[in-house]
Amino acid sequence: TDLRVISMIQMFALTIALCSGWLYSAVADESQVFPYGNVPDEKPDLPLSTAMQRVYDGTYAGIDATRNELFSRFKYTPLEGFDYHGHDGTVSRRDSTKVIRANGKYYVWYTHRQTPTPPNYDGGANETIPSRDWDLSEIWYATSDDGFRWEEQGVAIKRMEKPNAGWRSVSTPDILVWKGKYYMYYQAYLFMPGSRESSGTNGDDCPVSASVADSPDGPWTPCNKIVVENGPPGSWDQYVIHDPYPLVRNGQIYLYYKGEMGGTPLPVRAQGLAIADHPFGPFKKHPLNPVINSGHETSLFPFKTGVAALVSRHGLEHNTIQYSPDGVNFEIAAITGLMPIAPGAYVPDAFTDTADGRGITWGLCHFRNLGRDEGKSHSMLARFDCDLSLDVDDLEM
Ligand code: AAL
Repeated sequence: TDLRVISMIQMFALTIALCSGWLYSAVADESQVFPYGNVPDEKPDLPLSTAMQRVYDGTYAGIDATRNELFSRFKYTPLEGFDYHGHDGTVSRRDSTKVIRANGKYYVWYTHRQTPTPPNYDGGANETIPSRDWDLSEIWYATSDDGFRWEEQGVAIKRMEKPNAGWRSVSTPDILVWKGKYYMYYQAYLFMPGSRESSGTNGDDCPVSASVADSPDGPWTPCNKIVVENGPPGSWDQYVIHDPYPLVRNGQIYLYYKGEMGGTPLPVRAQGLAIADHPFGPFKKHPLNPVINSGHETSLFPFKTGVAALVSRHGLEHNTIQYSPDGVNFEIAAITGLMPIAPGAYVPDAFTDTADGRGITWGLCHFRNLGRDEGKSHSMLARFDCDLSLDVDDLEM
């Protein structure tokens, strides 16, 4: 009997040992895949799902992992120095340019709307009541020592004299520094935004015009002509040339912009490229346009020998950061989220015609539709920080 009891105890102990060993190895196997939540360098000798297989193959979502230096998250900080009149909707700041450095300070320009009432989106707009947040606007500018505290300097570019393009509103600017002069590109409205029903793009139709100055503080002289024309009838950019965004590349001005094709339920938006030898044109649209099939506001920067783009908000490839070796043929390099809206980054090598682009770490963007439900729609500028620079390894996020 004693022997039988002993062998039963032994069997029991053996079973416990085997089970706990099995349990232990199961736990150990799992931890081989994600020890402390990290993916180990070595592929574990275990069956893997196709999703985990991609992790070890270095092809997340089919993306070459060697390009993951173009992955970043984004951090946001409110700015100091801007008055929004208690956020009553009569003052708006949005769609900032790239940030540049001049005279020992940072400079930025943006759409500034100050109107007696907030925008009326329901057909009640007129000569003084804006139809959109960017209607009846001017281009204003601000300077800063640190990118957080800004001093608003006032108007840079006013609305044009009627009937010149930009008489109704000038908005959504971007800056080019070229041969010692400063050039500002902007949406130049010939119609009240939203007033043309034919377009299928909510009527936000406009071309692009430009102004020049010897100093970032102005005075700015408008060229009073259209520098990037709408496309011919039926083309992808026939109604809208938005978000002009110049870079210098191959000794020329590469101006990216957003076009819209109309369509339901949402208009299809894409980004094109127009190239010129002189800032006032003629700009020749690239024969492969559109060059980016998604996105909203343009935001690009020289990266290594090519160009990188933040592609956000619209289209099948929204929430991606893309790379193009030639500035024309873009591929997805990284997938991300919570991207800045209408980003204008500090791009120190935007105009140096570099073949060794260094990337970006911060810029300004906007938060939009604030107070819209209470009829006080407006936008405000904010700062974003990111880690898309080859010179900065570990920004604290
Ligand atoms: C944006 C930009 C353009 C549009 C409107 C103001 O953020 O794409 O500028 O016209 O919205």
